[in-house]
Amino acid sequence: MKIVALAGGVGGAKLAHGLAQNLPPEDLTVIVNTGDDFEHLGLTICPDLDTVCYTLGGLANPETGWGRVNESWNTIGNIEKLGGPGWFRLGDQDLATHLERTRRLKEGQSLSEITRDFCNAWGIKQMVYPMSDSRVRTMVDTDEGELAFQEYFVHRHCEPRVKGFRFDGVEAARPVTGAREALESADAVVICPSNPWVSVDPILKVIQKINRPVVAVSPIIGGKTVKGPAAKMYTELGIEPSALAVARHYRSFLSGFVLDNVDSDLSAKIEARTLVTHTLMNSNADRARLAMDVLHFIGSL
Ligand code: FO1
Repeated sequence: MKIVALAGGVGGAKLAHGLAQNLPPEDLTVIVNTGDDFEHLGLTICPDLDTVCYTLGGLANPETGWGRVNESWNTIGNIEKLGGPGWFRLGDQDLATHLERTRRLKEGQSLSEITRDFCNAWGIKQMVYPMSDSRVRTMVDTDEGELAFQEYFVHRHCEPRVKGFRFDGVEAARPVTGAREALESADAVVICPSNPWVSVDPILKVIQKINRPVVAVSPIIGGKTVKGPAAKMYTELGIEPSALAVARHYRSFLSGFVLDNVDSDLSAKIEARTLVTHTLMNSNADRARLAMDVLHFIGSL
């Protein structure tokens, strides 16, 4: 079964890893949000792309979900000592990724080519694509003005009240050829349990139209997010955070929706076919089992 997964950061990476454990590598393509990318310390940082690749490659920090396992922090510590910005924690191993990516981008290579080479180096057999090779930057409109995404998310700990989002550059952005071809030949597209507003919407805006069955997995369980500000964003935008709100977010193109056992009472209100299952991914086994449930569900649609 050929699957295209749309993924943001940590939650998306976990389900992508679960799918990777259940599918032959050539049957899984992951298209990753790059709206969170930013320029910092002179480097191009692609947090979601790196989180997905590190997770698929078994290199991710299991505590944070982002960054590298067995990381050291000498460089960022010394940058701070010199009075430089230390709020975005770049580990020593992780820095190699940003340095080498930035060098190659400056040489004129595309982000998708660089990502493919890095995946080969890390032993990742699945295809991982940035949502576009063009620059898209998520801007968060808040009660304190418009903030660049990482400024809002990491530097300001998601504290400012959200009023809306803008994806700078999205109108001109196109999916890369390989991602478009994978979307055309997929048996289904899986929207991973990533933030609908800032992780999945930018990808959907770049892709524009999906002609294959789409199944989404709710990132909201019992009205809360496992990680990140999705629930807080729903509340601040005047929508009660719930799996139902997520299903409504995607309602115009959804074939199936996966929600957690604790939200089973919402299932009847959802306009797509639903699968109610255990969606928390606390272990590798959880990831693999949820992915298997999702694949069986797709098979039943
Ligand atoms: N998230 C944090 O909350 N604090 C950090 O210092 C931080 C550093 C970081 C470094 C590299 C990387 O690839 C990701 C990093 N993240 C950090 C995570 C990341 O910014 C967010 O989780 C995503 O952008 C949201 O999907």
